[in-house]
Amino acid sequence: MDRALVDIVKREFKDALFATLGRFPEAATRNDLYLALALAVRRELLRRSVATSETYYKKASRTVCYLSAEFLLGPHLANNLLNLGVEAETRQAMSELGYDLDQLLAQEEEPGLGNGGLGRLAACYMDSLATLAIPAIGYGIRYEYGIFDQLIHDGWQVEKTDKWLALGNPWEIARPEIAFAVGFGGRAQAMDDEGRYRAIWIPERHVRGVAYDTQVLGYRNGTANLLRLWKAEAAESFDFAAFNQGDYWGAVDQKIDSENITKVLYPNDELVRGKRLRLEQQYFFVSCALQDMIRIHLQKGAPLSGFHEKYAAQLNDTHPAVAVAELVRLLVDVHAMGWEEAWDITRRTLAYTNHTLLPEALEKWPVEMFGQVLPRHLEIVYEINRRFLEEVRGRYPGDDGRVARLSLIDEGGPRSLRMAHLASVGSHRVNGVAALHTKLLKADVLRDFHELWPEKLVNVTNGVTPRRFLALANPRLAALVTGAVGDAWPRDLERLRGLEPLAEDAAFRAEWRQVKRANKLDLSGVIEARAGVACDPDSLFDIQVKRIHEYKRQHLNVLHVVALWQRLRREPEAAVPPRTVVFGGKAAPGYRMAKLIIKLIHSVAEVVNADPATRDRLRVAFVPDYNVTNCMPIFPAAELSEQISTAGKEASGTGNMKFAMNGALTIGTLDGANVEIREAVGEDNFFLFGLTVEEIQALRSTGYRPRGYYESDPVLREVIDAVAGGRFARGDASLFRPIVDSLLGQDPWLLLADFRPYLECQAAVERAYLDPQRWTRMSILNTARMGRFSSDRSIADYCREIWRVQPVPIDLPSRPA
Ligand code: F58
Repeated sequence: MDRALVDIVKREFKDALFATLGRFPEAATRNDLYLALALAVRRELLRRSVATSETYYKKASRTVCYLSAEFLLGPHLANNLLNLGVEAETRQAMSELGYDLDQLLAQEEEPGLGNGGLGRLAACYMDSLATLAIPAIGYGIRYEYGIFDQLIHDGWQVEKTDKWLALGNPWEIARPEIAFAVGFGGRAQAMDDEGRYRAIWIPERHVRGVAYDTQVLGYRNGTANLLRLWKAEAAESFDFAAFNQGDYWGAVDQKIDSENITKVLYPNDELVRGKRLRLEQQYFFVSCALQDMIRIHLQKGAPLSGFHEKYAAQLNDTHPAVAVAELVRLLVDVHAMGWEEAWDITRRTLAYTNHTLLPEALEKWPVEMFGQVLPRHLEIVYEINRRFLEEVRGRYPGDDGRVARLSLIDEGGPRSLRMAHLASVGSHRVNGVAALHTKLLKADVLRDFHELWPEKLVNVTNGVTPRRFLALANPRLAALVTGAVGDAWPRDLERLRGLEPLAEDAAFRAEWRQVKRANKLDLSGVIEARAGVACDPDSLFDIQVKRIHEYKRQHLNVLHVVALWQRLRREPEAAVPPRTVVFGGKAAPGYRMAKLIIKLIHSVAEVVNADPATRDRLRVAFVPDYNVTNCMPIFPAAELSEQISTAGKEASGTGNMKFAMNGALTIGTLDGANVEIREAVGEDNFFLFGLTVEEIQALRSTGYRPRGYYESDPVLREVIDAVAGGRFARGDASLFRPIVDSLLGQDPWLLLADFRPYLECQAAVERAYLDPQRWTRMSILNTARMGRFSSDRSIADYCREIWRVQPVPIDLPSRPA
């Protein structure tokens, strides 16, 4: 323990409590104490931030700009203490002052500025960029309300607004002097600038984007990168013209209108269609980001002709894809560059990550609306498209079908702008997020692009940060691992490989089991408190946590639960290990089927948990409000990780990685990154089931008939009949009708086809679990072989293959006296 550091923490804590918050200890609330500690820690972040900016400024190396509409960060305080390596000293300092660090940590409201995997990936990537000492800025939106909080009333999801800023956010610093005007609407006016293609845009209104900065620390290094989120404000706090004419309310209205842009995160995890405000959000943050990048560049006295040498901008899905048109506009219209050069710079700067294969999730904007919000951008898009299609026609003369398929504009039905096409044309690299996903992009969604530019489409398999999801979430396992392989693994996850031989060491296996058992005990407490379900810590912890979606097939899991329950009632003597099946996840507020699946889980849980014949052998719990905070005790306690999406639908998945890193075995389909996880951990250490992408294609082409499975499989029939007959709905046979009808009708996600293989695979899980030595071996090998799923590896791939950037290490600043 570093005694001097304990004293510094105490001093800075007291100083923040008094000088910044204006409180004295006796009157301080727990939130005051949390804020004071956060502010004390922030001083350390800021010292690193200053050193970091100074070094970046001097070295002038290429900077990664990660453009993302979502950053799902999770609580800062514990993570910052971990990365700084000062947890023990801070705990000591608080305890000497009479406070409990854990209580202060629990006080933090997490910034839920994302929906799920995509937003969390952006947060993991910020963590890895800083840890790898890569100059980087994350650009996004400072939503006043993040993803809603999920309450459960009588088994139904109820949404509550997330007022995460209500008690103050000590991690952000407003930069009112860094602000940009962003235009909307109006019209574009052609300009004859000596034969150059240029125009002026006369927007109908302007909104001001103000920067809010949060420091993102690297793990135990000197780097503190910037996450810069934009808040919308009225361009003038009052419209003075309106005010002077006596239109006070009109002026205030305009202020409210402007601020609406960053008011709330859209809570849909796959689909947001045709919402004007959503388009405004996207353009708003992209314009602020690009204006900021240009400002920084010009401030250094560098010419815009070298912009792409200084910046690599990554588009996290198509939400920031309007950057293609905006960068061209800024260069051509505002900075008077010629089209050819501007276009070249744009493409060399931008790269695009695709996160979905679901056709309904590919963003499209009605051309009419796009033109109303961004008239000048629509012209630019048309010009990009004209030139692009000319190239296509040159390459494939007479192939009009191909031209129509590639066009940025979808002409079938009301004309719409295909954002994935805009992003692909405007980028020098496009990537998928897992090997299978990239392969399917090449074969399907982006096939024509792949044929046109075979070099452009590359794979970068997702990863997750081992700092938050292993070191912080699972301190017991982290300590055991460190004892075995040393303490370098948090920044070099391949070191976990050193655990492999220990899988054969009985004493180590016993320790491994003790850790899991303690983690399960912890989670049992959480489940009891939050779901009201008591569970047996010696049962198999079988967990599925993720957004609720039909393609993710939580209902397949439920069907298995029902089948297991019916079997346990029928065969009380069966050699089946006791099991606790845990669910968690939010449903998009307007997604009725997903909400009904949540209700089904609760209804099945109610019946199963109350059944004296089975209650010692099967429990079901739904943990409400799954988010970054609440996931922390879940991954470490999991033994079986459910990754059961329909093959070809989950682009990658990242929860699958968090589970396996923490020693859970996966039951899963050949989908997304499951394929690579299975390859890495070994076929024998992974429970595989289900149709492959090819088999699904074949099945569909010969005509898929779900009823056939229902009719020929007595177990499936009994399960469906129980659900359809109201067995879990207090006799109300209509409640779950939509689910039953979907399954027996089209069954678009092929649950019935995969039901029997899933059941058999679950039986294999049971057999393996009955042999604890075998199970533990498999568990150790899972953790040992997950090194490649660190987000550090993903970021290293991006740096090499896409961004062409190098680390710029920062010297640790010296400690204050
Ligand atoms: C997810 N997408 C993928 N989208 O579904 C998942 O397979 C992948 O692992 C992850 O991205 C990271 O690559 C996802 O989370 C969203 O949440 C969007 C939010 C905004 C609206 C559209 C979907």
